[in-house]
Amino acid sequence: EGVGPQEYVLIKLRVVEPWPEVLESVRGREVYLVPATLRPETMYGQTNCYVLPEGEYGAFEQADGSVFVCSKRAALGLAHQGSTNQHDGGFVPYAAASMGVVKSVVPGTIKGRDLLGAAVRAPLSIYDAVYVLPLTTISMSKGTGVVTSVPSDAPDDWIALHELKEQPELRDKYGLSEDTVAKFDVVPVLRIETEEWVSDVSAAYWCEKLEITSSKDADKLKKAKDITYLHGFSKGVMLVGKYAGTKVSEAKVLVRNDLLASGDAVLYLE
Ligand code: A2H
Repeated sequence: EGVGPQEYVLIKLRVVEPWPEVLESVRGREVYLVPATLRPETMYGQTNCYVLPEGEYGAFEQADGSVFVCSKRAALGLAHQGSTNQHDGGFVPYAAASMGVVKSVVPGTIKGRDLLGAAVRAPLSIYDAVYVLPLTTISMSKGTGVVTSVPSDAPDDWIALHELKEQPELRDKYGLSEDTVAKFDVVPVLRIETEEWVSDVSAAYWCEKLEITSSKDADKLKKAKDITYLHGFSKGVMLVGKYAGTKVSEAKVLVRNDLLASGDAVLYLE
C-alpha cells in the first residue's frame, strides 16, 4: 500500500423484510448497509454480508433521504467528502455534513449483533436476498465496519460462512436460522490460471488445500489471502456478467463505474 488514500467502493445493500427491530424507527425508508470493497468486480459472487457482533454502528441520513448503516467514523468521513454518487454527473453534498458532526437517526446504539439475520438485496448477486452474518475479524477502524462476503475469492469470507454452515451451535449463539446460510453456495466469478494451479473459486480452493478449519487460523489464512489476492488481480479472468472473458484488472474499473452509474454504489476515500 502506498501513502495515498485508499479508494473504497461502498456497495448499497438495501434492507428488506423481515425488517430488523433495531431499525424500527426508519422502517419504510430506503435503508442500506454499505460494505466497503476493493474488488467491485467480484460482487457477482456475494452470498451474505458481515458485521462485527460487538461493533457499534449508526444509521446516517444521506442528502437524497436514504439512510446508510455504517460506523460513525465512516459516516463522518462520508460527510466530509460529500456524495460522490455520480448518477447526475454532479457533486451532491451529504446532508449529514454539518460542522463535522454526524448523528444517527436511530436513537441509541446499533450493535452489529442487532443486525444479524437481517435480509438485504445485494446488487449483482445471483441471490435475491442475502443475510447479515457475524465476522469477528472485522476492524471498526477501517472502511465502514461492514464487509460484503464473496467466499469464492476472499478466504476470510469463505471460512466464516463455512463455519456457520457446519456448526449449528455457532448459529444458535447468534440466533441465526439455518435458512440464512444453507442455500448460499459459493458462486464462481473469475478464473485464476497459473503454471501450478487453476481454480474458478480460488479462496475456497486454497482454504481447502491448506486445510483451514477456523477463522482463527490466522497464519494459514494469511497465506491463502496472499496467494489468491495477488493472482486474482494479475491473472484473473471474469467468468460471469457483462464483462465475462475480460481480465479482472480491466473489469474492476468497468464494474465500479457501472455500479456508480446505476446508483448501487458510492465512493469512499480514507
Ligand atoms: B474486499 P484493506 Cl472478493 N475489516 O471485498 C476487515 N476487512 C474489511 C473491512 C473491515 N473493516 N472493510 C473491508 N474489508 C475487506 C471483497 C474482496 C476483498 C475480495 C477479495 C479481496 C478483498 C469481498 N469481501 O480484499 O485492508 C473487504 O474485502 C483484499 C484486501 O482496507 C475489502 O475488499 O485494504 C478489503 O478487506 C479492504 O482491505
